Amino acid sequence: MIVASTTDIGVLYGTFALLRAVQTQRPVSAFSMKSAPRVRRRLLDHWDNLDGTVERGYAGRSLWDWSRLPAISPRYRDYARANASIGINGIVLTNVNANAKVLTPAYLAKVAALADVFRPYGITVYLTARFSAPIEIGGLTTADPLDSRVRAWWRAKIDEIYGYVPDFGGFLVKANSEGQPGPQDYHRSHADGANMFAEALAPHHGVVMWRAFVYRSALAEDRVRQSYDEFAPLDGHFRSNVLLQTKNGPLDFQPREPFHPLFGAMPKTAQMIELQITKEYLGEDSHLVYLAPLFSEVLTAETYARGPGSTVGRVIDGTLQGQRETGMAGVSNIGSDTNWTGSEFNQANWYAYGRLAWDHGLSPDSIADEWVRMSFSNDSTVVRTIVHIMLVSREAAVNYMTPLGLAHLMGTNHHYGPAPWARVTRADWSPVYFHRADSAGIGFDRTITGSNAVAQYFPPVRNRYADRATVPEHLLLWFHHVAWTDQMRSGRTLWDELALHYQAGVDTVRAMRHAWSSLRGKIDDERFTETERFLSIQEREARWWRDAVLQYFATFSHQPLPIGVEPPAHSLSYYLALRCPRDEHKPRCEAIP
Ligand code: GCW
Repeated sequence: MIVASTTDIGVLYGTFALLRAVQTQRPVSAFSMKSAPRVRRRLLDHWDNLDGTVERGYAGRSLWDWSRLPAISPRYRDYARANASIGINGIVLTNVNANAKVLTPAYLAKVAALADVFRPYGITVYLTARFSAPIEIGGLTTADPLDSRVRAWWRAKIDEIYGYVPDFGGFLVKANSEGQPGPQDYHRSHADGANMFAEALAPHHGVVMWRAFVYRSALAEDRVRQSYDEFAPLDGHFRSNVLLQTKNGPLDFQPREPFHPLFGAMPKTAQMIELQITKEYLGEDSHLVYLAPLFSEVLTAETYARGPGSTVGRVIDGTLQGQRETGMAGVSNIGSDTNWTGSEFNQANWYAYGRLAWDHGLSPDSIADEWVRMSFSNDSTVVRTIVHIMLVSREAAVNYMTPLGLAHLMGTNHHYGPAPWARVTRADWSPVYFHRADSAGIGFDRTITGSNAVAQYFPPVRNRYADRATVPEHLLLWFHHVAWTDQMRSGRTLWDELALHYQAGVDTVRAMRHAWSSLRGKIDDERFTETERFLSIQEREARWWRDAVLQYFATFSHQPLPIGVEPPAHSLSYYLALRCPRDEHKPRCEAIP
């Protein structure tokens, strides 16, 4: 058996591939494989705060114990090894809602200690840069990116960081988004901001990953248009060591969104995709939702930027438009919990992300098969049963949360549980802003008669989405406002179709639960019982979603439930009363029977 590579780290990856073959019981005697990653920077983005909390983290506290660092916990090494085993080679340690303190010497010494642990595993450390850091920790009165003192401050700061971490990867920046400071505070463009960092990082071979997740007040406009409108005109204005980091869809990590129209629309810009591994809108820790189908759906989506074959994956890996800097980012779901991710099945999403970052063409079922064999058993019944549960789980969640192209019906702060009735001061955080239900129908008109966001896609995609006759039904209400009684392809009315999707979501979770129960005794009790408990929560909450959403929409549609949909267990006022307290980080609306 020979494991060979042109680099040390390649040998490590090769060894992990061999171990994977052994663990999944592939015939090792005939084993021969050759593999290279399709994107260069395969990153995990932690949204970890210096106070130990994790934004949208559901697996305990932050893994980084800043108060004890530079003392090293053995978990850091285990974490690095796990990441290396799936090809991840970069970690952004801190939240994009950034704290400038991480750039001070006391913290840089801690960052350096982590970098030393990660280095042998081929993992580079990156940090988030708070745009206003020159004011907050630098004593300047401005953070204007064209001000020479500001530029000098960042240059010196970056040189200082490289003194601590010689192979530092660079910065990830969230600017002028959701209250974060940025270049527009000084009437400068995103390119001005990004290029300031890029210029200072270039001598050290560092990069800046600049997030495209921006939106202004949405009172008049369509929030999903804004990132494209802001960034597409800047194509060609970014330095070569800037990567524009764009979320998979134009809204915000929903159970389903169309792909982001910026992919393919900026041929002169290196573009990374940002996927969310932590399940902010997908049931957080307790719902079993395997995300590879979601990730793969966007990576294989056809942008038509250069005709057929112009998939998002090929935009990202640089083969479509010739970018040399390439990368993918996954928002981490890892915390201090013993099982790392809050639930056993959330580990599968970490695994799947790494595998797809290595090769975006891998299939969700082959990744699930590998993961189940390595995590549970090679017994064929166990493998078949668990892989099946995983593969149906994402569509189940779409069905019981936001079917047919609906989006953002979740509770307004915590994003957990249904709240289609909710309005908050910031209009574009309100479910009512997104679903637009009225007595005539439901859905957001993004065609020429509405916001025309559909025009941001390349022509064949644009036309397909814009036309009621050709838009895929799973994106229907994303692009169209449709009458409750309009006929769907099935021949049913929209109302009936919607109700049956919600019911299908509940039915699928029931079937998942039933399938899981057949594994008793075939896997260890601890993980069997934990998953059984979570699936019972998931089934209960799928019903909660179905009942609350359908009852609320029935107040507009005045339609009865179709045959096959179970009548809601409670009145609408009951569900309204369950609204989770807005300021509670992670509600558990336990009142549901
Ligand atoms: O929608 C939002 C999340 C925020 C997150 C933001 C972002 C880090 O709810 O928690 O902030 O996306 O991606 O910047």
